[in-house]
Amino acid sequence: EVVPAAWRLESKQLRAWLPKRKEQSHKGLYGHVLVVGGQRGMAGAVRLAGEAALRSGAGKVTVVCEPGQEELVVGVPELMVLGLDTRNEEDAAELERLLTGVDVVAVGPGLGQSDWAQGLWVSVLASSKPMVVDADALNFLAQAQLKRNNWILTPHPGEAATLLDSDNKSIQANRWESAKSLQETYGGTVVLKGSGTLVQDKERVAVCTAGSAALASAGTGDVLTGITAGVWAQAEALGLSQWQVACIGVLVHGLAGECVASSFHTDEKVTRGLCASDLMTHIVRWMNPNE
Ligand code: NPW
Ligand code: AMP
Ligand code: MG
Repeated sequence: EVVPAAWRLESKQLRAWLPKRKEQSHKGLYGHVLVVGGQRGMAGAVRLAGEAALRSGAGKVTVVCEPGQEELVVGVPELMVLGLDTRNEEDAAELERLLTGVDVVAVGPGLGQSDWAQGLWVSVLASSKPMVVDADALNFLAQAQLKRNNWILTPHPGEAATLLDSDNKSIQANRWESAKSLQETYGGTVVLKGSGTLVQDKERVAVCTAGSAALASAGTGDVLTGITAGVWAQAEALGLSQWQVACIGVLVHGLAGECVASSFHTDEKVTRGLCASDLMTHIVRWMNPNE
């Protein structure tokens, strides 16, 4: 495999990219994120993504999930939550209004592949908003074979295999080439997850070695999606490029994972038993690297 010259992502970069907030500021400056997903049985995924977007400093976060699943999401009371089904005209109109008002959409966590899910995916796609595309939305994308600049795709190796009509093993054996070819096929910024996560756009690639096997647990990818969308919502206030947004998402996620792994007073970092929810307060720590 050809390994290109790559940026190595380190915590000191966060200090340059995430200056302190101005005293005179308000939530309106920090963007509104819409998280779309959470079918019956997987509402936890949108709750994790939504909370992670808040913890990364987004001004406001709204979650759209399957009708009937709202109760789990309102466990995080700062989140606004709506159960919508676009097969119903009123709901479709409400989603369209919502999409007009937000700055960034994160689509896919817990979305599933049902007709309900497909309806949401089609509406979100029609909006042309900046979009973090993850999980089940990547399966819809693989079917649609679209190319866009203003999205950040966050596949794990299994999803990357679907997107490239390949298999998990070949992706892992050729991670650099896979990231490049995902970017060439689908455009935008590609985050190829897993140990040594790659952040690839048209011009450059970065590698992140922060994080550990402790992150190999349910829901950690949904948290990454939320952080990335939350940072993107603040990109204008912070003067960040799309590629920087993706790099910050990956770094903050990996470093938060290391913090959790170090928080058990053992000699070594723990690698087993981390829960995705444990990451939340550590996201706050790394989103404020200059405090
Ligand atoms: P294997 O087994 O090695 O061949 P799926 P999912 C591969 C939601 N969730 N390195 C691996 O393949 C998500 O948001 C909801 C190598 C694995 O079997 C999605 O919507 C939760 N291979 C939905 O569930 C919490 C890797 O991919 C396969 C790899 C399905 O998402 C959980 C799994 O991929 C979950 O987030 C790596 N680093 N990582 C909730 N609480 O509501 C993955 N693979 O079938 O897409 O399953 O990722 O769990
Ligand atoms: P997902 O599979 O979508 O839940 O995403 C899992 C998240 O955990 C991704 O951000 C991965 O990069 C990260 N992760 C999983 N396993 C490891 C590992 N062994 N080392 C570093 N990061 C990992
Ligand atoms: Mg995932």
